[in-house]
Amino acid sequence: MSSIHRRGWLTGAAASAAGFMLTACDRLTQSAGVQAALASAEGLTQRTQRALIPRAALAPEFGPEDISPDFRANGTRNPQDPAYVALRDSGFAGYRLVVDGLVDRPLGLSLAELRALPARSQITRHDCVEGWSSIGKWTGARLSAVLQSAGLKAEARFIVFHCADKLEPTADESGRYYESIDLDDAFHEQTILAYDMNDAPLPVPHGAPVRLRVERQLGYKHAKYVMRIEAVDSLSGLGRGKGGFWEDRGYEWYAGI
Ligand SMILES: Nc1nc2c(c(=O)[nH]1)N[C@H]1C(S)=C(S)[C@@H](COP(=O)(O)O)O[C@H]1N2
Ligand SMILES: [Mo]
Repeated sequence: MSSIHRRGWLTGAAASAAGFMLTACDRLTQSAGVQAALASAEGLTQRTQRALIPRAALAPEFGPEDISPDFRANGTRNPQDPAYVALRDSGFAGYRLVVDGLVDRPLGLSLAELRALPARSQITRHDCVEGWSSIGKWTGARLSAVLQSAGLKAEARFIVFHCADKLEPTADESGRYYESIDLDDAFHEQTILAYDMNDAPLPVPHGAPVRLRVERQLGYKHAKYVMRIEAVDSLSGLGRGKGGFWEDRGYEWYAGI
């Protein structure tokens, strides 16, 4: 994409996000969770980045010629969890994306319903902390559209993504993959629930049938195999309380790039 085109886009995105950001930021800075985060070193990084780069700024986008011929798959590549295996064997016909928690209207969206929502396509670079990057094209429903149809309650501060896979094979739920983002990222222009990769249905190794793309964040925030989206006011009741599978194991919650 030309830099002129990009600049025009950025301005539009910044303008449309500005109204939302004012109220969202006020709500965010008042929340207990964010206060705690700001007190930590991680919060310092987040504040520094927020001061330097507006949260609504777009991640770089690339051209079709930049798409990686062999995009790496990482973490879970083929979930063995029985409920997922059954869904996959039926071609995901029975898949319902549950949207619940602090919302006015809990949803159970079929893939057809998800595909009918306002969508976005983007060619972006995925950066994994393990030291590799790949470029891919993603198409999906805008998370903002999903959240707007469910109606977020005023107390909602974070959006949690519950996944179909256990990355750690535990007998209880503690090994299940999950992730969470704040409302700035949830309503970001490029934050989508991707159902297509490189113009074809999302393959199983990359998170079929639906995975999160949150382009201003590192790879582990991009939850694959998303089964349920939950709006919460605090992350403390989930997993070990750090807001994600890898965060519970020492990674930073705010993985902005
Ligand atoms: N459900 C689930 N989501 C996940 C993971 C996982 O193991 N399970 N791994 C994460 C990591 S570390 C990365 S780098 C990306 C990898 O996405 P990819 O397989 O499409 O490259 O997914 C992220 N999301
Ligand atoms: Mo990663």
